[in-house]
Amino acid sequence: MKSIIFKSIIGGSMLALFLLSACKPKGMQTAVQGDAALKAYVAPGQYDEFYNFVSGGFSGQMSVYGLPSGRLFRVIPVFSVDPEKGWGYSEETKPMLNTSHGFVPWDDLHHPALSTTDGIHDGKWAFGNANNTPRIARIDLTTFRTNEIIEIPNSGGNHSSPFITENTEYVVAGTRFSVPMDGKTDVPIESYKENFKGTVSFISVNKDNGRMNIAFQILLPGVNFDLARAGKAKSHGWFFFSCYNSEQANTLLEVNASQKDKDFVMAVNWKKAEEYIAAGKGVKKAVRYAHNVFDESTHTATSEIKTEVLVLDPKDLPGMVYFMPCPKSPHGCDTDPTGEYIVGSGKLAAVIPVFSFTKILAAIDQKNFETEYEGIPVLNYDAVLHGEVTKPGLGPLHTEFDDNGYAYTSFFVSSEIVKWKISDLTVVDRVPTYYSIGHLCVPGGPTKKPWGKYVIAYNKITKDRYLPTGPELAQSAQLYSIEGDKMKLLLDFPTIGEPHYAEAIPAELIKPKSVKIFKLEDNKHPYAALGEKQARVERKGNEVHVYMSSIRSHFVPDNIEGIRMGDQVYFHVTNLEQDWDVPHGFAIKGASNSELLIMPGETQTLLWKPDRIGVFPMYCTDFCSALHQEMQGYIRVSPAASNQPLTFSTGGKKDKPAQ
Ligand SMILES: [Cu+2]
Repeated sequence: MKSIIFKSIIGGSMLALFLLSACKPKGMQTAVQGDAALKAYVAPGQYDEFYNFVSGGFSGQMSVYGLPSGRLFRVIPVFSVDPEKGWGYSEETKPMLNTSHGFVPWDDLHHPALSTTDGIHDGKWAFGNANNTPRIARIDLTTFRTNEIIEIPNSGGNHSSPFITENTEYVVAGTRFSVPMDGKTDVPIESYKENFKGTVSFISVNKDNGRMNIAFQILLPGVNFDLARAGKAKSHGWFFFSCYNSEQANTLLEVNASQKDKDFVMAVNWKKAEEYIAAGKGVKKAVRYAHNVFDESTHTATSEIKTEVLVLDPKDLPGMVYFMPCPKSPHGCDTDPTGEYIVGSGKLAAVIPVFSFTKILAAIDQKNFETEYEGIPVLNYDAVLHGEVTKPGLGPLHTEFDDNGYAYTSFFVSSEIVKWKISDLTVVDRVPTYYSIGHLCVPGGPTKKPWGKYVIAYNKITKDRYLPTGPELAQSAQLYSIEGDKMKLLLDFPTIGEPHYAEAIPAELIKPKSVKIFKLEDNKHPYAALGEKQARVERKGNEVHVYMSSIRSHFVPDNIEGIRMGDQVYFHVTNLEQDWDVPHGFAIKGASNSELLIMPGETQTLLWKPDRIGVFPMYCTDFCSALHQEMQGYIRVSPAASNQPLTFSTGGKKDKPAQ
């Protein structure tokens, strides 16, 4: 009965959609078939099959959606402050956004990358890049929180990142903007060709705790690095980067970086780089960058400024770096699940070149070089080519793979996904996207084991798809089934910021490991109140430390007097709950930062500098019980010269003098 009602509702709405779309211009039809909604439907109480980690682009965050439903589960704060979670506002999280430029509360996150073991998603960590002030973040997938951020020196517009090797040995970060370095910073911009250099950075990842460290950088000609993929299986030990602006222009790149028919895909033998480092061939250079780590036992981040980085120069270290010509202004650079094929996607190219790793090794062996580029050998294009996909579409950007030998390439200009066969390079299917697709994602698509099932388009423009919301519309993702011979559109869903790129992973690889509470007995926060009896207020000069506890439905203490103008008041709030999904919030009237959001068993700190004399309410911001609204208190602020004693109390308890 239920399913009959459901089907008739779906049938009715489909009919309405077809009627509505009938008079729209070509290209705006929904193009879905009758069973599409059922295939994307996840019934209430049912779980989705995949987690989809989607970049928030210019929001600086990463968001987590369910697939196939498209339901938004979480926005993970990464590079931007987030008042919803107090990220970047609490004293414990502020150090996470520290950089060599100081506190930078925003960035532009483009590419999520999920950790792999033996080239297969392992569900441990997600990495994300900050384009603007170059940084790489690591998110722990047990807590869905950012646990580490490392700044990248000698870099600008950190676009070509984070891409990871087969066992997450390294995360790489390539610079989009080449920059002057080595202290030669104040140079004329028109001296680009002589003074500007590129770098790619290899960041090691500790396989047990995920801790990152910039292992080395490779010094490169002043081009723009765009994307990258690690080799895998037979090409493990190599990394491939796309680059444009081999013209080395510094103005009007839309014209001046489109002069040459071919730019490059760069192949880096990182095992060779490791050999050179072991042989002492790296040079330590003076730099400044921040390394920020969140400690889950103290619930607190620390930030350290580091001052040197190991640099390798391929001009002096042969056999480590090669260029391959790639038409034209390449964006995507993707390796197939076997590791044999490297797909370049020239956004101005009429073909998709597919390189063969076997042929690359042979060409290197035979020194089959066309030329060299600033001391780096350029391999002969025809010698390394597996072949070209001809007439694929307009504006190829990015390719991912399924588990049946097919590739899926996004086409920005012709707004479509094109499916082609890797072995014979024939196009077998194409579907329109609405509109202007950038990256796409197949669950497991960048790994050795694509999970297949869906391809998701991440689009830049949404006009005509949703109810209008003024001049700006939500950006959008679209879910297509790839289970049959023909791709089928199943669902549109709006996204946060720019859904630049995404990865998807089976829910079963993450869900069983999800943290539900932080155990109070493991709470090593120096200002924790691990029970109501430990709650207290202490003055140290003009600093007042409130050791506060919260549990449904009250704070201890909830009345505080004797705060004076000029005091800096630290509210260290410990959430005593040991129950899943019961955070408490904490906010004070007039506070110039944000709320706190404190997970069960956790301690977080709000710094408040009262700006006037009076009595100020504070309350819990996260609905926690029937008496949530009663979860409140008062703080009295007296003049600086007042001798009002510092006292605190809760309920009928008599005021205790503070220590
Ligand atoms: Cu509450």
